[in-house]
Amino acid sequence: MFRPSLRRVRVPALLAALLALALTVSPAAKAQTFTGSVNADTNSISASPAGPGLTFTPTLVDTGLDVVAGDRITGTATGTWVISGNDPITDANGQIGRTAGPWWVSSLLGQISDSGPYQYHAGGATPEDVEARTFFLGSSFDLIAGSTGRLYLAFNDTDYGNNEGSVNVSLAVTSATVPEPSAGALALLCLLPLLLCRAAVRSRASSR
Ligand SMILES: [Ca+2]
Repeated sequence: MFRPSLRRVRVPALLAALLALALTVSPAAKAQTFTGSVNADTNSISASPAGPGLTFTPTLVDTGLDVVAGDRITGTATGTWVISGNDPITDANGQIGRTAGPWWVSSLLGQISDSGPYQYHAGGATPEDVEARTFFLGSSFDLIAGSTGRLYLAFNDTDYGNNEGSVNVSLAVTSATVPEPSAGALALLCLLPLLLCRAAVRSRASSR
């Protein structure tokens, strides 16, 4: 009975099959993207009014992106804004050296929450509720998500109704999960024994 020997397998054919497998088993990770505006007044992290007569309550920007802890978040924010008429206008990095909560005043913040957005002075949220989910982004950012949930954006201030300006944000969330083998890779895995067998047969025949 004929039994193909691996020693007779044509090495180039085997290497080509393995190379094709390597190329198809590791597709590039896909990114979710968001582009939109964050307004200093309507997207303030604080729902405390700066004065009477305000007819709206701010809320955070819902990016529509659900992130998983370990995902990479990258992006930029362009534009300027200010927390009141008596304060300096800044970009999304805010007033460096002056804080509101743990972050610079007038800075762009991100928040990851699996139970809706959290703001100071809104919905019974405590400062700890807000700060456990929120982080600094600024005008250019590249960070790893520390938790899982919906990604929100906000302007950092202590009150709303006297703020002006907005920034345009463009960001991407890249998954940290290991991609599954593609259909092509799985098909090649199934064909590999057949390819090895055929190569061995041909090698044996040519050596006679
Ligand atoms: Ca303000």
